[in-house]
Amino acid sequence: MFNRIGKKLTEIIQGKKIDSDTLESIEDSLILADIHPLDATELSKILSKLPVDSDVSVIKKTLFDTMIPTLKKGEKKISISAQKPSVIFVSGLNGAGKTTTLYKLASFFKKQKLSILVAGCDTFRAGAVQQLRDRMNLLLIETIGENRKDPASLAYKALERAINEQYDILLVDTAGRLHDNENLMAELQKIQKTLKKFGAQYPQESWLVIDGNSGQNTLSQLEKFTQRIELNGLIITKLDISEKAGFVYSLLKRFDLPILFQGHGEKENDLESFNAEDFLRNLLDIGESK
Ligand SMILES: Nc1nc2c(ncn2[C@@H]2O[C@H](COP(=O)(O)OP(=O)(O)O)[C@@H](O)[C@H]2O)c(=O)[nH]1
Ligand SMILES: [Mg+2]
Repeated sequence: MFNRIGKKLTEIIQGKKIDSDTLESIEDSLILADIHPLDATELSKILSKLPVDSDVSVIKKTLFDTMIPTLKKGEKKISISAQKPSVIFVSGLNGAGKTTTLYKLASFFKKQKLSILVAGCDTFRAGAVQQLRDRMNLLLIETIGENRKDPASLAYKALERAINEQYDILLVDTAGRLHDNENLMAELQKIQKTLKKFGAQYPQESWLVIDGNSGQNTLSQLEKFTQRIELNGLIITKLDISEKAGFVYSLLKRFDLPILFQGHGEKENDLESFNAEDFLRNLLDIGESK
């Protein structure tokens, strides 16, 4: 779990005065949890104004109150456009959790009785389309896609069908390539451009899937993606195993994008909407009554 900061703070502060040494240790623990160093310094400055005999609960409450407005900015309930089909396009680095997240999303929408078609546009990695299809088969949802086919023409075919057959939702999976970003970006651009042949509104949703373990790297990753493709939301995965979730605070300070969902496991139902308060309580290890 990602409550490392909270546990660490308790260790650091127990019985100690909030002097410059303690503040330095606090700042280090924030950086260790992948809060950006500049943000950690800023938070530590705020803590330095507290009385020196403040206990850990005061420290945590001060951090909570300071950080919560930024995290709240990231909250947004998903609303699917009335116009059919809604195209949801996901992108992100290799292994971020795109395919798993699409499976969870498909299940989420299916429970709302929405009809779903899936385009497997990760035709690059051998077995990727099959991995997606196997998952969607469990939900009795059809996946269009074939290994080594051109992803943009696959996306075209899928959207054409989704329009003709009046599907509510088209989910588009894409390839992630860690060492080959330029190609990936060009390919993502091409798929988005191809979808727009059916209307400028497509894809209505374009979400970057971010591995909750990727920490500070996410900031530069996000910068690259926003420069090249249209994005209107984020999904953070693997929060069940991340110890670096502090980056979410730094990310929301710098980017004006909502977090539509968070993933906390590999199973169908391990997906929930992002709740700033729960997130921060978990990060700082604060119980219900803060
Ligand atoms: N613990 C955990 N594992 C996840 C989560 N989401 C995805 N994974 C795992 O991360 C790995 C990569 O996921 P995948 O969906 O194939 O990533 P993709 O390359 O972006 O499509 C797989 O082993 C998934 O089971 C999550 O929320 N929690
Ligand atoms: Mg995949």
